[in-house]
Formats: sequence, C-alpha cells, structure tokens
Amino acid sequence: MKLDKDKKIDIKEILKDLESYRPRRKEWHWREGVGKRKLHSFEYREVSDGLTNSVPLPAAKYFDNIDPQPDCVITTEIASGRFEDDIRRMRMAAWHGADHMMVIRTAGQSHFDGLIEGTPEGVGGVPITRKQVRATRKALDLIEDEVGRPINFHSYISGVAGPEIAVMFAEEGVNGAHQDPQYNVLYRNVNMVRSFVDAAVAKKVMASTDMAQIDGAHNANATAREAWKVMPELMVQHAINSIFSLKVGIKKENICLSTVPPTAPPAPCMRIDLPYAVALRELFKDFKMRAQMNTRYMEACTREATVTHVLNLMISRLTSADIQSTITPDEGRNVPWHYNNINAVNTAKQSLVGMDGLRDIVEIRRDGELGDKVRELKERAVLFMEEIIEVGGYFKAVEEGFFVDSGYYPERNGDGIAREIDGGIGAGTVVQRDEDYMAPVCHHFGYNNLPEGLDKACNPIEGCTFCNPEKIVFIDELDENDNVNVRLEETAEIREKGLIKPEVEWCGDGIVSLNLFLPVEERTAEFAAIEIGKKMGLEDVEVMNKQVMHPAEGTYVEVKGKVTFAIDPSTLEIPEEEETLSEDEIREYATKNKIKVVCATVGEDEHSVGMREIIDIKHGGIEGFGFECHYLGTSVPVEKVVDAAIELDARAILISTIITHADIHRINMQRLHNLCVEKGIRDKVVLIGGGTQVTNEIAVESGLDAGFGRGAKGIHVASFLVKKLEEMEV
Ligand code: Z98
Repeated sequence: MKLDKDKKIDIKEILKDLESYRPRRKEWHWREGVGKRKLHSFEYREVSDGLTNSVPLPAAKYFDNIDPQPDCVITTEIASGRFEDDIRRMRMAAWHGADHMMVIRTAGQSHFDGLIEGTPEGVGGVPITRKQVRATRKALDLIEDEVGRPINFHSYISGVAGPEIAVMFAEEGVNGAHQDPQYNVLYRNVNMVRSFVDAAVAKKVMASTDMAQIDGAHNANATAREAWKVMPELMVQHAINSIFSLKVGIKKENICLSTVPPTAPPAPCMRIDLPYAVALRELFKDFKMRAQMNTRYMEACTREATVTHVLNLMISRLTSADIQSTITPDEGRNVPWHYNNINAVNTAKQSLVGMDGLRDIVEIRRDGELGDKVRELKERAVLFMEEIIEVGGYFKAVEEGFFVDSGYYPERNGDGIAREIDGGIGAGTVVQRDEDYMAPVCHHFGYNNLPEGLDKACNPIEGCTFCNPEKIVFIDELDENDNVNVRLEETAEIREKGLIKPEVEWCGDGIVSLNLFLPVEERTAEFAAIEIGKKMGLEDVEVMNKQVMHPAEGTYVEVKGKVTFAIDPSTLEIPEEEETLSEDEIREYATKNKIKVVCATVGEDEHSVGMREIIDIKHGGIEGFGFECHYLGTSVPVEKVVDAAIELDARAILISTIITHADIHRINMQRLHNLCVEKGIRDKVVLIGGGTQVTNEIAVESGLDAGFGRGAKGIHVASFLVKKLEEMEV
C-alpha cells in the first residue's frame, strides 16, 4: 500500500487486515544528516536531511521553495478523541515538518486497571488501545514513506495499567512514551510503592525496544501557582526519574528530560528561563532535552501563545534542545483544530531555521548574572536532594509534601501535594515474589526463577510475544455502538460523494470560526457575537476568545459554530486558473528585450493608486521585473497615450479606468483599441485595461488583450505581458 499525495488517506484500507500488521521499526529515531548543508544560496549549520514531500513555509516562494528541516525532532500533540481523524492530522503535520506524533490519552485512562480494546471515542484524547495503536502505526509507516523521513509515534505509560501498556507499545512499534512514576504519585494519586514497582517493569520493557522516554517534571511547572519557584524541584524530579531509568537499563541517549521554560511575558522571561535551561543542560549532560512550550500561562489568544512559543524556541536554539514540542493555543480553547497543530509546527520550524547558527555569532555569557543564577539553581536543587535523603528518602519526602510546594526552595509554603505511603490507588497490591516465581518472558524486571541454561527466558513457552508476535492476541471491537466503523458510516456520504464540509477536528464536524470586532464593551460584545453567529445560521455558537481593544471603543471576539450544510463540488463553477510565469522567467524576458510600457489613468479620472500599485517596484509592480515604465499621470487623453507609445516604441499600453459612469470605462478601452488600429500599431502592442470594475471579459469585449480588476497584482500583469509578447513574436 502506498499513499497518493493527491488523495486522502483511506481509513478503511488502513483498517483492513490489521490483525496481521506488524510494525517495521520499534526504536526511536533521531533526525539524520544533521550538520551543514547548502540550500538556495544559503549555508545552513543546524539542519537535517530534507523531506521528499513537504509544504514549505509561505515565504519559501522567494527562495526557490526550499524547506530546510531543523536538526531537532519536532513534535505535534494530537488530542481529537477519534483516531481516524488523528491520522489525517498526523499526515498534514508530517508534511509541515513534524516527526514526532504525540497522542494524548482520553481523560481517565490512567484509572483503568488494564488494557482497553476497540476504537471507542475519547474525551480530550483517544482511548489508547491495541487496535488504535496498530492502525496509527500502519498509517504512520505509509506517511513516513510519503515524506521520506521516519516518524516517531508516542503516547503515555502511566496509571495502574502502566506495565501492560508498555508491553503493548513495545509489541506494536510505539517509539516513545512519557514514563515517570512521580507523575502517577503526584497527579494521579496512584500508590507510591505500586507506582515505582510498575515503573521499573515498564522501563525495562521500554529499554528492550530502544523507546525514547520523556519524564513528567514539567507537570509541576504546569500545576504550581508560581511556576518559576519550582525550578529547583523540577531538577530534582528530573534527577530521580533519570537515574532510576538508567539503573533499569534505558540508555542515556534515550532518556529525555521534559523541560519547560517556567515563565512567560509579561514576566521578563528570558532572564529567568535561560539560566534555568543552561543549568539543566550542564547538570544533565549527555541526557536529551525535550523542550516543551510554556502552557501554564497560556490563554486563548493565538498571537500571545505564538510569541511565548518563539521566545521558548530561542532558548531551545541556544541550549540545543533535542526534541521541540509544539502545543497549540487550543489548550486554552478546548478544541484541537487541525490548522493550529500545523501552525505550531511551522512556528517551531520557522523559528529554528531562522535562528540557524545563532550561537556562532551570539554567545551566552557565563560570567556575571547568568552564571550566578545557574550556580544558585544547582545549589538549591542539590540542597533539596540532600533534604530528601535526610528525611528518610523519596517516599518520606512525598509524605511530607515536599513536591509542588509554591515556595522557592529552601523556602516552603506548606502547600505541596502530600500522599500517604499506604494510600492511593493500588495501595497494598505489591507483594514480594515467591522463591519459585517464574515468568517465561523476555525483558522482565526483577527476580525470576528461570531454569538454568536457558539462552532465552521464553524458551519454555516457545517464544513470548516480543519474540513471536504471532502470539499477540488481537481483539477487534467490543462495543457495537462506540467504534470506528459506526463513525465512518455516519460520515460515509461526505467521503463517497466528495462533499465539502468545513472541519476543525473530525470529518464533517462542520465547525467554522468567525473573527469579529464589535464596538462595545466586553460582556455585551460576547453576547452580541453569539447572536451574530446564530443569525448567520450557525449552530452551537460559542465564544472562544475575546480581547478588550478599549473598554468603551470595542472588543475583538472569536466565535465558533457549526454549519449544517455541505457543498457538492460538482455544483461549483471554478474558472480555469491562469498560470503565472516565475519571477525569474519574467525578469529575463523583460530585461533581455528591453520592454517599454506606457501607463496612464485615462479620461477624466484622477485615480492613481491602483495603477501605481501595478507599476511601482515597492509594491511588487511590473517595474520590479525589469519593464521600463513610462507613467503619464491621471486624466490623460487616450490619444496622448497612443502617441507616447509610438514615440517611445513601447510594446505595451496599460490604461486604468476607475469611473464607470455612462460606461465610460468601456468607451475608453474601445477608443484605445480603435486608435491603435488607426495608427497601424495594434499588432505590435499589448493593450491592457485595469480598474476596480474592469474584468478580463469586459476588456476583451472592448478590443483589448486583457483586463485586470480587483486583487490583481503586478506579477499577474507582468506574466500576461511576457506570454502575450512571446505569442506575438511567433
Ligand atoms: C506533555 N502536554 O508532556 P494520563 N505521564 C506523564 C505525563 O506528563 C502525562 C501523562 C503520563 C503534556 C501532556 N502530560 C501532559 C509523565 C501527561 C498522561 O494520566 O493518561 O493523562 O497520562 O506531553
């Protein structure tokens, strides 16, 4: 199976024969070809191998459409709740440069005490099941062929079913996972002993397939009231999980610290966040850094979130992050939109490429303020660790509420999260293995009374599921109503007839957004916006974002709602697209042939702006492509324009006519054509009319070669001129 870039991914095809699908790769993949390379006329220093298929940044059209890929892995977090739509978003994200698909789990999955099956719909993420994972991995295998780069698939190993999930991930080719027992203890209230025992089992399994592991320290940052005060604790949390993972057998290069710049503007974030990132890099040398953007202070404004992200990216560049996470402002809006994922991936790609080689010209000053802060942070973290040992170890420290305390250690505010050693989910479920305990499976953590002389632990059972995947039991759907087949059936008409319905996260969801400025105060604006949405025919109208422009003058509001109709593409009348020549082709022709053009606003018309936009180099006008333009001004008689063309030996005449009263625009265009015929130059000059009411049709009917109306740009006119002149030469 191969994807066709002009066709949508066929989910039914992905679901076919899933029971026998095996992942082609299990290990994590860093980008290849990292280093220097030349693209267009630039020498890049921190890029990696390019993609075979991609969508470059919008401005790439000025640079031969190059699409340099930064050196670090770029993540997109996906949380729609329906895996069949997640897959489509992953494909879009991969084309824009994401190679790490992080799939958020449905709310509450950490409290399931075993694996769940089928493809139920989730809330705020997808239920992670074998079928969902296998189908996604299969789709990603096809997507990586399409973009020409391995893609890492990632989710979470947490909750009381952590070890089971780890095994399933290792079997199914999930390449990375969050795994940190402290997360369970602090945020999921899983018993601490159970959580650490489970973690050892899960980490051992993760190590067996070279999965990358991300820790959970950033959650303290996202939870603490004043996130910048938990910096010493974050380092302690990183240290506990990292050393634990290393001891269980995960390679250093697969252990990633989840680091988040702790502050965001209006805080002077660089002076706080950069020393923190430098301290981490130094303290955790040789481990990997997964840089996540700050979401603690994220509101629903995409602009604000993007600026914070870019500031975070500068820190990533300066401290060489290995994985760059991107989260969208949807976190603040509770709707994960396809294009906000893509925008966030592009923000990372754009910023990292824009800051390529920055450290070659800008140095981080280790002396003075930054160096002092780095040292201070390390000291606070080491003191924190010493106090943990002093009180009797990690479990005791948790019982005493050491973690997520809002004091800047060693200051304490007494508001940390405290847990009991014998409390929480799964308390009392850990029992010591009997002397004759035996589990004939590979990569099993801890004591195992295997018979002597075995070359593989699973020999007595002729292979475990890691060694013999045929033994994996694939369970299809368990719920006849809540599954992918039912959902696909509901949207079948859209796919089969190719109907067009707006969409933000799910096929056919019909959601659209409106941007409004309402000249009233905030609260009135909010309710007026909902009313406007309803009057426009939208259903389920909600305000997603509002921002006061001025308390009395007005409010900016973003609204979402649903449309109930679909468009049948066969009913659309789409005019054929005029192909524009490239800027280089136009420039070469115009300069080589020294093309002169006479331009004027004709009749009794004083408008000059439109014509100047088409001519002036500043606004992308035709003189920028090398045409020699002779602008005669406004209210110029048509006769004078034609005489000037003859005198200058011009190859084209551009007239602008804005006024349409009594059809004067048509009359002027006809007069231009007739005069050129009379004076014997009609077959030598290209005649073009322009103006807000002019269309190509009207201009051609009036005897000219082309007409350009609203929205026309210099390049359109220039391209037409070259094509027409070339045609006239033949
Ligand atoms: C992220 N956007 O880091 P549940 N384990 C760890 C986690 O950090 C998380 C989970 C498990 C963030 C997402 N992190 C937040 C260490 C979640 C998730 O309980 O199944 O939701 O576990 O990518």
